Amino acid sequence: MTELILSLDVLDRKRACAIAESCAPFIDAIKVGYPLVLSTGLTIVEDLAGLALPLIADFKVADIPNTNRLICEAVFSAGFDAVIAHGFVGADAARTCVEVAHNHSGAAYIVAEMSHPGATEFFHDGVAERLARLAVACRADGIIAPATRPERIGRLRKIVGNKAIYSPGVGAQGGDLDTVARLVDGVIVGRSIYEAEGPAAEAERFSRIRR
Ligand code: 3DU
Repeated sequence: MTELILSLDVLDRKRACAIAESCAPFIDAIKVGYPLVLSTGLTIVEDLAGLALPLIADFKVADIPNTNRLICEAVFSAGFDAVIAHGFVGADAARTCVEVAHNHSGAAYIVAEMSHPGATEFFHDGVAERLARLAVACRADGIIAPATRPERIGRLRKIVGNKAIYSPGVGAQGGDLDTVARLVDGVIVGRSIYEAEGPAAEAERFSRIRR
């Protein structure tokens, strides 16, 4: 079974909540990032809490260890269940995110490779592999890997073993749902669901990967 994670990059609180509520039966978690939190504030977490779905803070945390700690403390105090952090800042900084997450019984995922075309500029030539190894060394719960490059997911899987791989880039960015679903633990989908005429119907269609 592969999880379906809704990326709720919607700027309006009411619309975000309505979409989340209608999609809830078909998804396993909701990913919230800067677009929504900067629009509504952290109180959006309280609005979504009633759905009883894990909430993932996609803040791609990338600072010095102390600042990472302060950010992650705020994330988990707000009610999030997981955080996404960058690994290129080094093991000490990434490990801080993992430790704060685990202290709150939460999870932390490290970005190994991003999905957009420009990601190849810096994430290739062995960098993603190093970031995946760093995620393992830091005891992260998993990595983020690109649905737009399934062959890369295969290589990163060899490094992280049975740690979770969550993968954005399906649909709007060109990744193929069924190809990627076979390789990862969770597929992250945003625009293909929330911009659809019927987000719930689209989420239900995507939810075939959960069977
Ligand atoms: O392309 P979509 O609309 O399905 O949204 C994908 C989401 O995942 C979006 O929030 C984006 O910021 C995030 N993401 C990536 O797309 C690629 C990454 O490597 C990491 C996060």
